[in-house]
Amino acid sequence: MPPPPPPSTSQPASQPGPPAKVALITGITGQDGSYLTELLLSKNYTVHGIVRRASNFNTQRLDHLYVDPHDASAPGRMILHYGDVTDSAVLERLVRHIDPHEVYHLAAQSHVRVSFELPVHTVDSVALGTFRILEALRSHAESRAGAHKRVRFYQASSSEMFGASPPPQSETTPFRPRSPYAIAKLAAHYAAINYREAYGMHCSCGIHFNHESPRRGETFVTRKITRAVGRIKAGLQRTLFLGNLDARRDWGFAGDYARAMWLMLQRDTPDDYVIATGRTASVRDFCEMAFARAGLDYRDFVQVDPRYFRPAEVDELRGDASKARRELDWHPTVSLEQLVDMMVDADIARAEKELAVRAMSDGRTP
Ligand code: NAP
Ligand code: F7E
Repeated sequence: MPPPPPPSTSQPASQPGPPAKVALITGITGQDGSYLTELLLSKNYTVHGIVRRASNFNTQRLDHLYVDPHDASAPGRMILHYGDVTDSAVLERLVRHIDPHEVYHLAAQSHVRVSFELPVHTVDSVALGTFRILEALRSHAESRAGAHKRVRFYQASSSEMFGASPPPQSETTPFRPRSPYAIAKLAAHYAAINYREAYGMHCSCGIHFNHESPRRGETFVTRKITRAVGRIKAGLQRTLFLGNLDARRDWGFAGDYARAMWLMLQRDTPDDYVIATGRTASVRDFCEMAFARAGLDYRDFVQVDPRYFRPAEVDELRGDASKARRELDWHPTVSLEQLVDMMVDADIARAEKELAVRAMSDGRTP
């Protein structure tokens, strides 16, 4: 794997002349940030991303997009900056310096179970973080005093906001949040709407249902399952401990959801959209499909550990994305079966690699 790009490193554009648009992404190192960056680079954007300082590299999901600054034939541009959504000063400085056309606000403590352990931190990054970036944009717009410079803002809202409201959930379904994460997202969601109504800012919210991929964080349930399938198949793990197997989610492919973000910001009128597949399945169903892909029976390997239960659960999510289909012409392109196969195959390949590395370090031929 090539070395991760150092923050604040830029790469030259492939074609002469300025690229079409400049985007700023908070949360660029996350699952969605990586798919969105790929999409925007393919459209010849210059992409600026905010990266948190960490003691280890945290840009692995972007490694394949890194381009040596000396390579003049490289496509697109990706420029990374140190920053944090808990730090207003750096957000204001970056917005002023970058002067973006589009801002995709994805940064968040995004784990629902963890939000019960870290409620104050979650509210700080998710809710206050959104106010901080919106304030930075408002000040910037005022200092520019030009409507044509109006930046377009995307807010990563979540189906968790629906919480206890029964399915199907659409833009008109009442919100009944069930976790500190969902409450923080609801505040962020209404902040974006409020800045749209109060200041005329171009803010759109994507109410995204669960979306997954081989790049999904390892502690979210789908990736936890597919990673375990790969490791069990390779003989590296024996048992998979999970929490509530009866919870039902509407799982789609993250690449499709990144495309929806971009489509929202291409519309002249900002609005809010549910993005979902319309199909729901249980965690148990997901286990059954994922283990079957590897020729295994999940009942031989999965055990329930109450440690993974949540203090309050969201029982069932199933989104109605008809508004997005109608107005954005957005459709999911990957079925649940294809998603499971894609994730399991990637994790089987990873586990085989891990096995080979272990064998080599033990002095054995893989
Ligand atoms: P993710 O993989 O957890 O990525 C979160 C990103 O936010 C990472 O880049 C993370 O940086 C960054 N971040 C966290 N705290 C930060 C802080 N204080 N300052 C700056 N950056 C910070 O999440 P995702 O799945 O890509 O989701 C993207 C967004 O969509 C999130 O806001 C999430 O809540 C929302 N969302 C996700 C889903 C879904 O199913 N994936 C559904 C609805 C909404 P590190 O890499 O350094 O940790
Ligand atoms: O849990 C159950 C768990 O952590 C899904 C985030 O991207 O999507 C995500 O939030 C379900 C829950 O995702 C385990 O109780 C069982 O019912 O994969 P998850 P989430 O909580 O739905 C929304 C839309 C977001 O916005 C969030 O940012 O699976 N479950 N056993 C488990 N979950 C986990 N994590 N681990 C288990 O062992």
